[in-house]
Amino acid sequence: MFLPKIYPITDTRLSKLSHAEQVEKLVAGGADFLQLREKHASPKEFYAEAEKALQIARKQGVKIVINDRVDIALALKADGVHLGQDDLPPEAARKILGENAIIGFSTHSIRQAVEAVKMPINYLAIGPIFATKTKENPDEIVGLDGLKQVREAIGDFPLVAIGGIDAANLPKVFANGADSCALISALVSSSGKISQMTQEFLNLSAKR
Ligand code: 3NM
Repeated sequence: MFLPKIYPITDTRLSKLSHAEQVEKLVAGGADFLQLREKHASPKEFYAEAEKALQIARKQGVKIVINDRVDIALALKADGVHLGQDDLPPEAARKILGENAIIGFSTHSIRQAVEAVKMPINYLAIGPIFATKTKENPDEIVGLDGLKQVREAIGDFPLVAIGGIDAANLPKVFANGADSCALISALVSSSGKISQMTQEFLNLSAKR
């Protein structure tokens, strides 16, 4: 399984830090696979920021996936891309980025998850598992039961759970079938504590 148990995602508004600053702190806390997510900056700004973040990550042997932007992932030779239901289809991203790119795909229902495993992707994400304030217009909550049903429907396909995951509910998320938990607010909402929180979540997940 190439997926780490803890999959941090950056957020400049919540953290009040640049992507590069967040990556530095997340990596210091032990993260080795993360996603840069930018919903507000211009492509030009995101490109420049992602370039700096990738430089830091490469020095440390850490993998970085770019949210939504296949063009930025290609231009910067990032490790891959994470796509939503309304982004470029995974088939097209695979043609552009090649066989070795990591392609992740967001799903929000059992039906979407079952469709996703037929696509040329390396993992799928299901969410939101719980209520979240981090995503604008989130889909309907999937819940732990929904997560379990997705796991049953997709067999051993790599599965990331996302949305409202915290230290209290993390054990249940793993118990209901997630290979990995993607976290935003739980890790980056307190800028001074990002490394410490990352370490704590890695310790917590190692017990699962
Ligand atoms: N995608 P937090 S939920 C980015 O349902 C994102 O696909 C979701 O942030 C989905 O860990 C979500 O702070 C937000 O809840 C995750």
